[in-house]
Amino acid sequence: MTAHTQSRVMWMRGGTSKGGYFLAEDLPADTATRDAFLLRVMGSPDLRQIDGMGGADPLTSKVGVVKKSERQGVDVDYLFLQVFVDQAIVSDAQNCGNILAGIGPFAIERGLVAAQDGETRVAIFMENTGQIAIATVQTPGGTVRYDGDAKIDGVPGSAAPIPLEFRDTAGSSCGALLPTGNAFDEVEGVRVTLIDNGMPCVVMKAQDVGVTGYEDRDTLDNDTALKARIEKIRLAVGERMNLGEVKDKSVPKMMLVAPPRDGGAVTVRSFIPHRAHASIGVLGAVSVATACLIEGSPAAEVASIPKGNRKTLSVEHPTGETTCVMELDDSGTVTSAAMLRTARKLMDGEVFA
Ligand code: NQM
Repeated sequence: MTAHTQSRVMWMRGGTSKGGYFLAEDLPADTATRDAFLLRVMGSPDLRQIDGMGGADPLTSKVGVVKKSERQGVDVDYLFLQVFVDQAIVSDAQNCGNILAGIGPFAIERGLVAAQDGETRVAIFMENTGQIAIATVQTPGGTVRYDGDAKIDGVPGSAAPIPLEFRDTAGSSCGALLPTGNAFDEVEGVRVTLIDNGMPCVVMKAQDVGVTGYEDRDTLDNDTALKARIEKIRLAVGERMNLGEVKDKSVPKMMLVAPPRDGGAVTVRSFIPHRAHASIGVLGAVSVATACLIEGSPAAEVASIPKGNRKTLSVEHPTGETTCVMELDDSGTVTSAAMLRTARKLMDGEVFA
């Protein structure tokens, strides 16, 4: 294996995450060489990632790999890679809806998609899970605009809106929305919903694992007994969720739900899976919101759900809320989900390993 030592990259904030955006052609084609390079770029494995670009947090140790798509009706293909902070692992076993928010602007900036005057819709094939997302990017005069009035909790200030729309995300990694076919299963004495509407998640009531669901990130991160308890559940459900052995995977995510406190639909504290999330993942939020709509699930017991086939569900999290707009058919099945994100270009240049 010949070491790869430098690549063109754009560093961007995508939603509430941050990472390196690469063209596929700028990275080694060989996976082992690519992963060794990305570990060096981020400075992993090291809790502080002191010798790399990573921010010592799974939310800032992320990579998007983009290429022009050959698929009908699709503009670009996007592969998400999670670079573990403290282990020498680069995983494609999950998708990321936050990094996704930067894919449209990046694809336009790199000339893979022609910008329209006004706004540009970018159809993105998400390689990790095989579904399509549509991102709408502000492009006045044919140039990507990053500044604007849209605010998302977990990010200071405001930026140009980038609405994301998802369809057909059910069973993205697990093969079915409910891989066991059940509204809940009992695992290690806790009632949990095993669900995948874009992100494999294990959804349980916070009170069933001894917390309120209103704790802040640090309190949860320091609760080693809680972490050990939910990790035991996580390791027990990998096979049942069709994910295989999940010890070295960043899925499923562990979602602790409680009744809403600020007029929303539900409160969530998520583990991704070994650190508490500062807010909530995009597809993670879609999957939890979907669990709230499943009769008989623990989440449905604590959620406050509006009527109608088009539901605006505010998912409360440690730093605010994330609103999911869910469309349901007459049988109550979720057919699409949409969410508002923003992104910002931080630097464009060469990164060295
Ligand atoms: O669920 C973090 C994030 C994510 C994932 C994680 C995400 C999603 O906030 O779509 O965005 O769950 O590892 O970036």
